[in-house]
Amino acid sequence: MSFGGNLLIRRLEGSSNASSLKNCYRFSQYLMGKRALITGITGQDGSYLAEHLLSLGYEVHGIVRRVALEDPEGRFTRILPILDRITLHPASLESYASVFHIFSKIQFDECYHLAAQSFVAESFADGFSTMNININGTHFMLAALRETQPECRMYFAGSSEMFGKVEEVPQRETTRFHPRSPYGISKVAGFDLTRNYREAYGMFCSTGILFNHESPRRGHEFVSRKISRGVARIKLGLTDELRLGNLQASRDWGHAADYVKAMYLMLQQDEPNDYVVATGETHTILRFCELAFSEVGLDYRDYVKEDPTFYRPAEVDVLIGDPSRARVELGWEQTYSFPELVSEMVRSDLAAMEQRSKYDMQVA
Ligand code: NAP
Ligand code: F7E
Repeated sequence: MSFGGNLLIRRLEGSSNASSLKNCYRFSQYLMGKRALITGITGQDGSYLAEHLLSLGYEVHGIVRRVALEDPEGRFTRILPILDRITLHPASLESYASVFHIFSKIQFDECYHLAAQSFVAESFADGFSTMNININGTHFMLAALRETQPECRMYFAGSSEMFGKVEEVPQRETTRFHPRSPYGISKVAGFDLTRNYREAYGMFCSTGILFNHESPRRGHEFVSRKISRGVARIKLGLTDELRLGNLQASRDWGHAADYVKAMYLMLQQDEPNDYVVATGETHTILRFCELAFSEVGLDYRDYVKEDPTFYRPAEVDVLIGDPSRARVELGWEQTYSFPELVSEMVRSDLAAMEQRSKYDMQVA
């Protein structure tokens, strides 16, 4: 059915009459069930969320950068299996006009705003572009929604990085923010913007304060994936060391497939609110290494080297969340344990690399 919807949308996009287009969308929406827009659909969370919403019968749309459309094999790796079931719109988070253009054409029930410069270390290297994308991008989304369809529900991807130098353990929705990076600061601004649109204009806007969540789809630069790929490379004899930064930092790590379900649940409530999503457990980077290496029968002490090159100018030492509100009000539960998460990531990277080396040997 959503494929039919996509065909309809493509046909209507040629039309110049915006209001008849909007009415047609409303009619197709009535026939087809809910329609959602995801920014950041090519990222880790966006891909899992798109799959989850499709499984619930949603018509799923995504915003992507125009350059990504020119390189689908390279830029759409996480959404390749669902490409024929979603509709993608080129837009830039740096341009209000491009975001407004989409909202003025298509009516959505729910909007999940996930796009961001999400790598904390990069935010120290280029704080200006992180602020620009993360703060202005969020403001553009909120302003365009208010202007065109204030009844559309919006989710904002907040982060445990907002707690930074933590003022309370564990961190909950009422814990004061003390961000420690340009990224954390940009997320606090996004959180305040989201709450302000809720309070000032009565819009249904909720923020998920999500603690670290990983998966085999995690970006390579994040420590969990750097470790799982490093372990696979060492196991296959491609390298003999893994250089990491602060090994004593501690994170509350969950699985992305579990966390996107909390995003969805937040937008199904009677009232908008903000929710911490976490496991309530914290583990050091060293413990992640220990489990990851032992998954393939190796001892991390033989391979891991601490390298100050990867230290950050200001570190968030320990994060541990209290997800009680999400559990009670949303009925949200995690399904993956920490050892299961680590094991899945290592096994996935090892299998992919083994397959690639077999292919290379056949080609050679
Ligand atoms: P991710 O894998 O890094 O994905 C980020 C997405 O944002 C990608 O689709 C990327 O598109 C898009 N994007 C980045 N800059 C953009 C720009 N200038 N214009 C348009 N799109 C842009 O991040 P994630 O792990 O899925 O996280 C999703 C959201 O949750 C982010 O806002 C992140 O800050 C937040 N968050 C993540 C975690 C976590 O542990 N994963 C925890 C708390 C909060 P391209 O593919 O074109 O680069
Ligand atoms: O670092 C330490 C590093 O880059 C985790 C993003 O999704 O979660 C993520 O941010 C910890 C830090 O994630 C290396 O110093 C040690 O203490 O995997 P990370 P992050 O900074 O926690 C939050 C919730 C978000 O919202 C963000 O978008 O690991 N660490 N050695 C290292 N980190 C990296 N990247 N590389 C290392 O070699």
